[in-house]
Amino acid sequence: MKTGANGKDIEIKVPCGTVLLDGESEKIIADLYEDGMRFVALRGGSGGHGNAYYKSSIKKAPHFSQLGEETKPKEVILELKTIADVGLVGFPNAGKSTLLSCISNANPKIANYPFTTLYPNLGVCEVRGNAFVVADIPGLIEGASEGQGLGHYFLKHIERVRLIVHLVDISQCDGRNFIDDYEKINKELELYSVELSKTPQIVVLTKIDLIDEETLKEREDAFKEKYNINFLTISCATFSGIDELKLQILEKLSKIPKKPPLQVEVVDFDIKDRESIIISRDDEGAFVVSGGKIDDFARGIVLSDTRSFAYFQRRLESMGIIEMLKEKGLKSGHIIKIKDIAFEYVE
Ligand SMILES: Nc1nc2c(ncn2[C@@H]2O[C@H](COP(=O)(O)OP(=O)(O)O)[C@@H](O)[C@H]2O)c(=O)[nH]1
Ligand SMILES: [Mg+2]
Repeated sequence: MKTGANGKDIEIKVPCGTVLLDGESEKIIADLYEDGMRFVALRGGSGGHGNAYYKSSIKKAPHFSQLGEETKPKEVILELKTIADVGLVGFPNAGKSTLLSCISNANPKIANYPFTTLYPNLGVCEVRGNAFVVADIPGLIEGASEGQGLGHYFLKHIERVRLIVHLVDISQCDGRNFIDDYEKINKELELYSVELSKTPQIVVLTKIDLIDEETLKEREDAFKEKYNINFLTISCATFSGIDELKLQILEKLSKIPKKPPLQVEVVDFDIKDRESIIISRDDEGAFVVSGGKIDDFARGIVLSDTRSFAYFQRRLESMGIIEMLKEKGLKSGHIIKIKDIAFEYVE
C-alpha cells in the first residue's frame, strides 16, 4: 500500500550573497543576501494519491493510484556575489592573503607563487570595537575581465564591496614593475564594470621590508609623480603601517553606505494553472478538452483499467465537463479527446 505524498524537499545550502537567476532569461529570481534567507526555486507537483486513498470495504488493495503531477524541469543559475565590506585586489603574489591573515581572523593559504584558490577567503577584522568583513579576491590578472584564468569568476565577488584595498608589491622581487601593475589592475576592474572601477580604493604599496629606505623613497616618489594619489606603505612581515591601514579602512567605511540587495526581476516564477477548462473542436469534429484543471485531473487516470475508466467518466459528469460539452453541441456518438485519450460519448 502506498500513500503517495512522501516526497522529500530538496534544500540546498548556499553562502550569503548567492543570487539566483532564471536559466533561460538570466533574470534575477532572488538574492539570498542575509543569513537565514530561504527561497523556493521550484515547487514539486502534487504527489498524487497512492492506492491507499482509493481503498474501500470492497477494494481492499485498489490496483490504481494517481500519478504524481508532472512538473517542468527548470534551470536556475546560482551566482555567488559575496557580501563583504572590503575587497583586496592586486596581482597574484602581491600579498593579499598575507594581509588578510594579518588583519583578520582568516587563515588563508599563503605561498610564494601565483596560485589561485577557488573561493575568495573571507575574514572579519576588528578595529576599536567595530568589525568589517574583508574578502581576498584571488586570480586577478591581465585579461581577467575577458575571461582569462578564473579572474572573471572572482570579479563577481567584489561587485558588492564598498571599498577596495588595492595592493601593489613595491619590492619588485619577482621582476614586476609595480607602477604598471597598479594601472593594469585598475584597467581590469574598469573593463569588467564601470561601476566597480568607481568603488573607492585605498592604495597600498606593500612588502616595504624587502627594500632599503632609499629605494623605498625613490619608488614612492615615482608612484606619486605618475598618479598623484594618496597611498599607504605597509609590510606584513614587520607590521609596519598595518594599524594605520585598519584605521583608514574603518574611517572610509563609515562614510560609504552598504549596497542593497539586488532587485528581483522575475516575480511570477512559479504560478501554475490548475483552473482552466478549454473546449475546442478539431478538424475531425471531435471535442478537445484541455487546460490546467484537465491536466491535473487526467494524470490520475489509467484508462486501460475499466474501473478507472468508469471513475473517469463519473468525474467528467461531476466536474460539469459533460454539461459544458453539451452546451457546445455534444451529442451521443461524438468523439471526446482529453490529453492522449479519445473515446466515443454515449448518452
Ligand atoms: N617580505 C614580505 N613578504 C610578503 C609580504 N606580504 C606577503 N609576502 C609574501 O609574498 C608571497 C605571496 O603572498 P600571498 O599573500 O600569498 O599573495 P597573494 O597571491 O596576493 O595572496 C608569500 O610568500 C608571502 O609570504 C610582506 O609584507 N613582506
Ligand atoms: Mg592569495
